[in-house]
Amino acid sequence: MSFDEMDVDTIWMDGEFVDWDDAQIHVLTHGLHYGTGVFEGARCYDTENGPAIFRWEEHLERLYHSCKPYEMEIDHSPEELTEATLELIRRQDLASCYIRPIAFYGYHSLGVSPGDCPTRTAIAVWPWGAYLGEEALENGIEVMVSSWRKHSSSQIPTNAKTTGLYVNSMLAGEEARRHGYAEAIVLNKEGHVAEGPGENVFLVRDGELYTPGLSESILDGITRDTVIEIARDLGYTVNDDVSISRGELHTADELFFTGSAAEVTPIRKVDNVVVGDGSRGPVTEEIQQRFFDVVERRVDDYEEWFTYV
Ligand code: PPE
Repeated sequence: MSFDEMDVDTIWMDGEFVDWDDAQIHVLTHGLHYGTGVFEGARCYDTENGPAIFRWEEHLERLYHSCKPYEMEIDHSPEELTEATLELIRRQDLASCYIRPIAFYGYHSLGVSPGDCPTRTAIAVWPWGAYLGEEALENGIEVMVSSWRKHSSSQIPTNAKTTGLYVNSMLAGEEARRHGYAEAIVLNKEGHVAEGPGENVFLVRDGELYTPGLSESILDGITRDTVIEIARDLGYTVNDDVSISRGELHTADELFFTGSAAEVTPIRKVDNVVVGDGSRGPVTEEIQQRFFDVVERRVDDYEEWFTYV
């Protein structure tokens, strides 16, 4: 759905609430030329106790951490960004939405060195349904292993959510879609499974869960962390520090993606090879159900994960 069709009108930019159409930047903005921005993606859910942002504190912390390798300083405190976000949701009367904070080197001079370019900061919120489609959550998606490899963490910090990183995600995702798949899985430089273009990946084998370790050049996903915790609380063994080979994707009992946008999305085929019985598997279904029960607060646990609007 395009922004034009959405009922949203306000963006927070550098300390002010501005009209949606006025949230503009100069074409010689450093971040546009060199990908020098960091961002977040979080969701506010319509919970039993009213709208609440899921794991906002962790998203904010990751935003500030992402700045570090780039020596970028956000001129606003975490409290100010929180207040701005809550106010955006209230003003636009949204029960649930996606939240996109971004900070980037702005307009002053060009050349790779950001020099005196100011750090600009903005937050937008908008309604965003199921990332890969409602049907995907139920029936799963078909993915292909991309011919593009992911940046190694020795080439670009993969644990920082940097705008520039996402050209690799775009290449992989569009390659997959050109071939008729919904999404890609990207291998790292060593040839191990890393993650999706905008998702972490989990594998189920003999009733246990496996997901690539943090040293596999992946983003330290907050949904990944959530799934690890809720799966362990359900009694599952979760192996979260492993290397996974491409072949293991094909022989897995079940596979699924996690992400703030993607939530918990089953994968039913990889490279045209049927995974398990080719539908959402029982473990995936249980974890997905639990995930939605948790984020919509149909269970009492995990209160500390919510920031109420
Ligand atoms: N890996 C990558 C590369 C990634 O971009 C995301 C989130 C994840 C893993 C999962 O992380 P987390 O959201 O903390 O569980 N991708 C964001 C951007 C998606 C987009 O299309 O834009 C997101 O899910 O918000």
